[in-house]
Amino acid sequence: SCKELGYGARAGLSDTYPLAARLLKIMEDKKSNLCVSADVTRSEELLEIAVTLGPLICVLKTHVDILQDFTSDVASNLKELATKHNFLIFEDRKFADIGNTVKHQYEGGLYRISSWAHIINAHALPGPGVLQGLGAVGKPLGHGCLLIAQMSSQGSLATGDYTQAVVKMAEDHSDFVFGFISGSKISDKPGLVHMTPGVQMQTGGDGLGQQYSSPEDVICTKGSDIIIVGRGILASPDRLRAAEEYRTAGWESYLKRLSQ
Ligand code: 5BU
Repeated sequence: SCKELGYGARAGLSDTYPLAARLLKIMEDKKSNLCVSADVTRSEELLEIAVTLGPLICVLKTHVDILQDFTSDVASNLKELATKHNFLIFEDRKFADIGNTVKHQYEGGLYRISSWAHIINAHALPGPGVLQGLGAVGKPLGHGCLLIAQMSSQGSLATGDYTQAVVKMAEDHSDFVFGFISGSKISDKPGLVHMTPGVQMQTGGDGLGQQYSSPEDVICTKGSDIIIVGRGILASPDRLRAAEEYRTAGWESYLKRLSQ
C-alpha cells in the first residue's frame, strides 16, 4: 500500500477543513495525539487539569453539564488556557435532535457552548438536519463537528451499515464535519480526523459498559488518529506522569504506524 501521510502533511492538504488543519498542525508541533477527557464535577479541578496537562495534549474534552459550579468565567478561563498551551476544546455534548433544537442547545442555554468550544460532536441518527442546525451556528465561527460513527460501549448499536451511513454523511458535509468518533479508521480521506475513546493501558472495562483498548491497538493497529483518555489519567495519583505516559505511548504508536 502507499506510504501513509503524517499529521503535518495532512494539515497542509488544500481540501483539509481549516479546523482539522489547525488540529493536525498542533499534533505535529506538540508531538501529541492525546486528548484528555476532563470528566470532573468541579470547575477548579477542570481548570487545574487544563493548566497542568495543557502542554501535553492536542485536545481537552469536556462534559460541561457535569460541572456543579459552571459560570461563564470558567469558559473564558478555559479559552485563555487553550490559547496559552495551544490545544483545542472539545465539548462532548453528543447533539442528537432536530436542527432547530440543536441550534439553540449549541448557541444558548446556560453553557453557550459555541462561544468557547472549537469542537463538538453529534449523532447522525436524526439525519442531516442536525448538521444544518449546528452548522448555522458553528460554521461562521470556524468551529467543527465530529460525527459519532461508533461508540466504545458494550452493545453499541452504531455498527455496520449505520457506521457506513455516518461515513457518507460526514463526507457529504465536509464544510463543517471534519472527522469521527470511532474505534478505528473508517474513512480514507486524509483530511478527516478519527478520535477514539475507551482507551487505557489496562484493557478491560469499567462495570458500566465501557470497554478499553490500548493506545497501541487504537493508533497502530486500528489506524485512528487521537486517543481520548479519561480515567486512565484522572484516576492516577500522579496525573502529570500518567498523561506523559499516554502521550508517549500514543506518539510512539503513531511513529510505528508511519514506519510500517
Ligand atoms: P474514560 O474515563 O476514559 O472511560 O472516559 C471516556 C470519555 O469518553 C467519557 O467522557 C465518555 O463520555 C466519552 N465517550 C466514550 O467513552 N465512548 C464513546 O463512545 C463516546 C464518548 Br462517543
